[in-house]
Amino acid sequence: MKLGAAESNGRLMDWVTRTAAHTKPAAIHWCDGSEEELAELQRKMLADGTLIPVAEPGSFLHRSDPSDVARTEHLTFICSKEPGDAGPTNNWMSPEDALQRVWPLLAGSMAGRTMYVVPYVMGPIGSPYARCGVQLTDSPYVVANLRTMTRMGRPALEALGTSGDFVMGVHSLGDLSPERRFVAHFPEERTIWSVGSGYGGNALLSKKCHALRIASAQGRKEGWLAEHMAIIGVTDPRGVKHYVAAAFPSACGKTNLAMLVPSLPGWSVETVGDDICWMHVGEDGRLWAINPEAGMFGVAPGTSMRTNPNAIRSLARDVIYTNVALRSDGTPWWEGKEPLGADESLTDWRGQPWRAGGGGPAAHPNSRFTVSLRACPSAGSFDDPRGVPISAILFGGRRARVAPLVYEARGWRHGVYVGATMASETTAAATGATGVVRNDPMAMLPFCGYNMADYFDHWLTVGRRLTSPPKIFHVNWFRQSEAGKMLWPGYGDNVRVLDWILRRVENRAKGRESPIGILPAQGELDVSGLDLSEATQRALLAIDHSEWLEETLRCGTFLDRFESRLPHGLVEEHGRLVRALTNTMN
Ligand code: SAT
Ligand code: MN
Repeated sequence: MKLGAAESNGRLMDWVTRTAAHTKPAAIHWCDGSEEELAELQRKMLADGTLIPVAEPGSFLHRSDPSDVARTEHLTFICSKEPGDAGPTNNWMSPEDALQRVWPLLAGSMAGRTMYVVPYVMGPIGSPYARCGVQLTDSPYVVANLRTMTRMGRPALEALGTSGDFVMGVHSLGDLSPERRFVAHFPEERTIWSVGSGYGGNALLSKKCHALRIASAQGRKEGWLAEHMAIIGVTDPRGVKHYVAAAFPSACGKTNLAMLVPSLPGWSVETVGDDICWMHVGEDGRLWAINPEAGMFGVAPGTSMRTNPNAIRSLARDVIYTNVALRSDGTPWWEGKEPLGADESLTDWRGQPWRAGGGGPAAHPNSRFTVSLRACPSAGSFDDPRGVPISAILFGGRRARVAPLVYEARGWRHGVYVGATMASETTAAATGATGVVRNDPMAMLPFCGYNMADYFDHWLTVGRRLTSPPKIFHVNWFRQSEAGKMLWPGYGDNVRVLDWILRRVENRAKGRESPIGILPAQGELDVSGLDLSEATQRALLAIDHSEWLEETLRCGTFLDRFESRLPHGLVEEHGRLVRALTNTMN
């Protein structure tokens, strides 16, 4: 394509030339984002088997290497000059070591392949909050995904112009070997090097690498927040609308919340974003949020007309599926989508014949769909350059025990403590054991590009600038009975919790005080029409003080890892909670 002003963008041109000299691609292609370009990419990928046709218009399946199906957190590094700037929860590598260990893996890594230059904008084009990036990649699958996930191509190159202010990402599939796989971030240079993986957050550098790790560090310098949050607009039966941002770890229901179809009459939910949220302090003293992305990279398993009808409707056409199964009629399938015919045989995510009961799932548990937000029937406001004002922030995890369905923090500082001490059971979104409870502050544990103690401090600082701060809540849709049964129906019924939250925001619900925060008072949660016994309702909101004390002391051990860098305000909140629990042991 014609490069226009970018031709005289020295930083961009130098870097593309230098990277090509090192990675030695057979050709360089500047992506314009056009339909023709996409059709050509698809044609090539169909020819070499990177894409497999799916019997739905414009949709394809990609099967990734079976050793490359999730983010690899142990191979993800923050390469700040000082180890203390990466902090105890990140893997740190010095920039010099990265130059010796990672850069050589890129030498000649694109030989025989095309290097695609993908300019992209994170956020609505023209928004003061939007930021530019350019990814160099030898994976056409990554290009096709970026085309859906970001505003990429010609408009992005025009937005960038001659500015040197953009995030530089180099990505190469290399030989896909886990031994030679690294995702290295240089927050000080706003640069990313990723080699050896073609999967999701390891390879679509705009997403976790740029919009969270690099952006979180940039946001700290510039006074804003880059968060792992869905953004929704919730309208109640009176027609009053509030925007809510919700941080849950990967594969814990952000996409389902983002597209929630309320079970209560008169309510509606609009989807602004399902994964990432950038928040700025507005001139009005409120917190304003944009979704930097333009598409969704959602978890397929468990997505059905019952659990998330808007997601299913979004998938009618133009979808890139990754690691799902195929039915014999060529349509995609995953666990929980729809029942199979008796004795029906499928092709599993590896391309092998599969039969029900035949061991292992047909779709990989972390299989995904990539689709434009525009395809989502509930999408709204995601293109508004001003963003949306946030009334409530939700922190939440997947907790079988301990955490009640919902509680409210007493104010911003306590809310930051609640976010900093949240924990969740691990999921298939990252390699490693699943179902293990780990602390995952603000759902950012794998995604914070700097020392998390400084990140908590940044949250406290942002809070001091807000004259109308959002209220902060903790939610847990996943609490179970002793017998292991889910206590809460979840999905569309989560609107009942949003109802209480928004009544608290508007001071229309009294709530009741407890050592951990404010809980719904008796009868305040609308459970009309639900088959929930009194005992179940009590169990959902129960707090066992000795169990909580144990949990709090465990969180204390986690916070101790930050040593003297931990903000004093959080130390105070922690002490206050321990005292409150000890004094009221039930
Ligand atoms: O693989 S991704 O990081 O893009 C998805 C996720 O883990 O949240
Ligand atoms: Mn995510």
